Amino acid sequence: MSVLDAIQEIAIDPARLPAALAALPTGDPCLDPVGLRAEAGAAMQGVLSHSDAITLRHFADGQQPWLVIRTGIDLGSLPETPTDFPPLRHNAWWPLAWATVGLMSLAGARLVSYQSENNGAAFVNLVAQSAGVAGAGLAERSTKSMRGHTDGVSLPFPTEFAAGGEEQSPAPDLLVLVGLRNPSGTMTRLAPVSSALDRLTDDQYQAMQEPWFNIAPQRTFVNGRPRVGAPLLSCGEPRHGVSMRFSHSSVTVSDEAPPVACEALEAFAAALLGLYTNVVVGPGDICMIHNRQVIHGRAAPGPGVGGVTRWLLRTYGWMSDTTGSHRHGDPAHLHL
Ligand SMILES: O=C(O)CCC(=O)C(=O)O
Ligand SMILES: [Fe+2]
Repeated sequence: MSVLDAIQEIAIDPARLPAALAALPTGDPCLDPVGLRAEAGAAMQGVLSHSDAITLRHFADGQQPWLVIRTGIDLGSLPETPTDFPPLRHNAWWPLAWATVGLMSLAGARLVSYQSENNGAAFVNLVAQSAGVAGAGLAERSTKSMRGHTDGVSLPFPTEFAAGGEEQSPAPDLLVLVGLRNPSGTMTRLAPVSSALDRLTDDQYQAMQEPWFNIAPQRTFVNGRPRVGAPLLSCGEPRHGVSMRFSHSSVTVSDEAPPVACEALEAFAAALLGLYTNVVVGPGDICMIHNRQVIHGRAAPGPGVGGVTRWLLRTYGWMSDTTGSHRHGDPAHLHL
């Protein structure tokens, strides 16, 4: 089955929702999302039909690169869209966040955040930022389109972390986008890595696995270190045949690399352009993405800050076999 034939969307039956909502945890989901994930998962089990559960299992097994779950959860009491990353202490978004924790758990994943990004907040707001808080440059970027990338691009693959000597924990296995508001239907753009790699010659494919690339850290990470002389592609990670880190803006070819490295990077970037699927993450939608199997970007959200402008939540997940650096005493989801 090709990825394009796979079912990439499920819609929750509204009749099944009230019982699940009543069983979800009720506190702030940023406090202990890992400790309460089994409870949240049990609550969400009841909303999935038999075929939905199979679809989720296929996603968990890596047979589908992403999955959109339209929950239909009511967001009627949302406050105005915030203008920065830190989560609002307001319970209007908490049920949908707990539903996210629960569905991630049913997919074999637990929520993870990084100390050096947004102070380790379990959920952050993807919103247009106000120039006063973020600075003019970042504020402008937040209203613009984003070219394709994987999140946490300079962080190690799980196998690199397991080999030792890494300061930072592995990149997210899952990227999860949760829709609170999206009045203009701004599209998130998703392209399967495997389809883009199919367009490479054997030599280019091999070049992607060689230590010929430099990777600048994602801007949201404080004191992020570049990864120098590293491969972009790993074929040795659990579950998936291929695992990629990529960003149009952050990956460059190192000076020592042979010409085929440059050709590989150009061929991969060119292939992506024809492979994007547009997904609108609308209110109540949870979009789970295998971060290293999918290149994601977005169309421009457009001008406007606060009010009822676009508001997504973002969180990350690790599948159960991924481990990172955890400091004694920190919440279970928080890693270095
Ligand atoms: O806004 C979106 O749809 C995705 C944003 C994104 O990829 C990011 O902030 O890294
Ligand atoms: Fe991203």
